[in-house]
Amino acid sequence: SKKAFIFDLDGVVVDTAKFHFVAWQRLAVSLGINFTEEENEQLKGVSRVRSLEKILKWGNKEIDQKTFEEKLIQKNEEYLEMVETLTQEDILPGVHDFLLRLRESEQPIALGSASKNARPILKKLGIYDLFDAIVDGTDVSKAKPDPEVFLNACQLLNMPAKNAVVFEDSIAGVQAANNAGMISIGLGDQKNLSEADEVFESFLEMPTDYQHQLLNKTK
Ligand code: G16
Ligand code: MG
Repeated sequence: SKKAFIFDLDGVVVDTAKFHFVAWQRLAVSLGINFTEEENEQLKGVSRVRSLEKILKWGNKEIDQKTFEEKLIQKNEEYLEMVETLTQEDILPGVHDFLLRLRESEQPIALGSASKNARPILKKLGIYDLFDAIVDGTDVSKAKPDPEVFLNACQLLNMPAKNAVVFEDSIAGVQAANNAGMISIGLGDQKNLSEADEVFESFLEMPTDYQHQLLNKTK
């Protein structure tokens, strides 16, 4: 049977999460705010604007609208500089093979990302054409944990939500998949992603028979 396979980008397909962390940390330091890795965890899957709002709240800091916008532009420029260094080698372990296997068995594949930089990143990685549909931060208005991004992806693939499998590295993203009534598979740390239906450290740890089972599984 057919499933909709929906991939998050940052932290699932490619480790740009580390670039976001560096760029946010620089921004926080420039505002005299202490920014921890635990806090960064809560920014995964969260939009750019919302992320800065959270950092300011944690740092108990207020800035005017103009500074807010300037900081975001600067953050994104620094982020994009790091993105420039990406090559196909930066695709996370096991992802490329898994995508190729899905294509071979003609399974519909989508990207569901909060990032406004998703399309250029996929092109840079040379895997843009493996996706049948792309929904990113330029397409949606409601951020994860709202299910909008994944529901839109399903709609584009012409598949019902209950037949969708979502791969996510973020808490907000796992919640978005659950809120959409989709199977949620966490990639990363079990203790962060305990709300997911299943968690694997990476695609390499996902057993082949589990991949086959996925094709017949519904939530
Ligand atoms: C990603 C990251 C977030 C980032 C957001 C917006 O989402 O996880 O940390 O803040 O996109 O990215 P940008 O600044 O490029 O628009 P996802 O959903 O791909 O994990
Ligand atoms: Mg992510």
